[in-house]
Amino acid sequence: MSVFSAIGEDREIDRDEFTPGIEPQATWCPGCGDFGVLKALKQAMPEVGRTPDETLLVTGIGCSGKLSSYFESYGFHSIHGRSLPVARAAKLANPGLEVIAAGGDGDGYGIGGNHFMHTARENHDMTYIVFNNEIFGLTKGQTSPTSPKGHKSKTQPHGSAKDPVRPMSLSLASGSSYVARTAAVNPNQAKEILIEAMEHDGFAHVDFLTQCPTWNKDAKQYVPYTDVQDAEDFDFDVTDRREAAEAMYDAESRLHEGEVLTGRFYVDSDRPSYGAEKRATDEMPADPLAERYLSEDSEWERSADLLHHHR
Ligand SMILES: Cc1ncc(C[n+]2csc(CCOP(=O)(O)OP(=O)(O)O)c2C)c(N)n1
Ligand code: SF4
Ligand SMILES: [Mg+2]
Repeated sequence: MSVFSAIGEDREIDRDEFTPGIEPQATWCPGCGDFGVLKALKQAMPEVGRTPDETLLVTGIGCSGKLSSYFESYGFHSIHGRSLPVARAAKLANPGLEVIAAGGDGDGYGIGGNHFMHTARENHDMTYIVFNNEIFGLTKGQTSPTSPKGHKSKTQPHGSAKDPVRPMSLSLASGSSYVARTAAVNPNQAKEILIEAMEHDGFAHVDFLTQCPTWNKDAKQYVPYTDVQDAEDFDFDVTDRREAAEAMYDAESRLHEGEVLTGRFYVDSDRPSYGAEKRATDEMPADPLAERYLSEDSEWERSADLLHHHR
């Protein structure tokens, strides 16, 4: 039986399957928003219909990066800012996998910003969750790319002089085909957004507002949110690029004025993913490359064998 036979299994899935058998004690601080991401993700999985065996969670480095330790699935705790290249390779080698990449605002919008831009542009089919707590949590509260202007920290004691990154606007301009914002204080919406993002065929980016009570008590992540899909004065078409861009810009500006707007901001269901494009032009086989690699019958040359030839 193939190691890939779990994919496509048709049975009831329970959220508890995503809790590791020997449950590690989460080292997140009490009240940390990261617990909300874990909970929403566990609740979303059964509705997406994926088992732990069909799922890969790749994380970066940070408090957020620990997510893969507390979630039962295939996991890869990668290096700082590099979750996306790992996730892309895995998805291309084994397209049947549900691939989720996750990391912090420093990880994804700072050191990994280049990978974010190009993974979005290429529309790789995966879900990318960015825990946005507007600081570097793990390394004790330094200013991050999403810290608001004037934010004081140990690295910017007189207040940050920089304008923050606009994550959703950057995402849209780079080419993401699904862009949403949700918040850990809003677990029901978060679950729905994660389901949509996983079911979306293409690069789905979720800017997930997470509170850090230890290093960023002043952040707006605690403020009650407004859902843009329900807000009366916020009427726009999520499939229209220009309208989405305007709505995002507005939401990003209002965040630091104390108003938290969440929901889906952009959805393009027509654009084929990178993998689909490659398969359509016969540049990639329909069967998983990873399966060939593990097969003893495959005549595919392994790079390690090539290395021996050239010695
Ligand atoms: C190449 C590299 N540079 C710096 C670090 C140190 N470092 C670890 S986590 C981190 C930032 C974490 O912030 P963020 O990505 O926002 O995650 P959070 O802890 O807030 O969830 C930094 C700078 C590292 N591990 N590797
Ligand atoms: S330092 Fe902040 S982000 Fe990290 S676990 Fe504690 S509360 Fe969460
Ligand atoms: Mg952070």
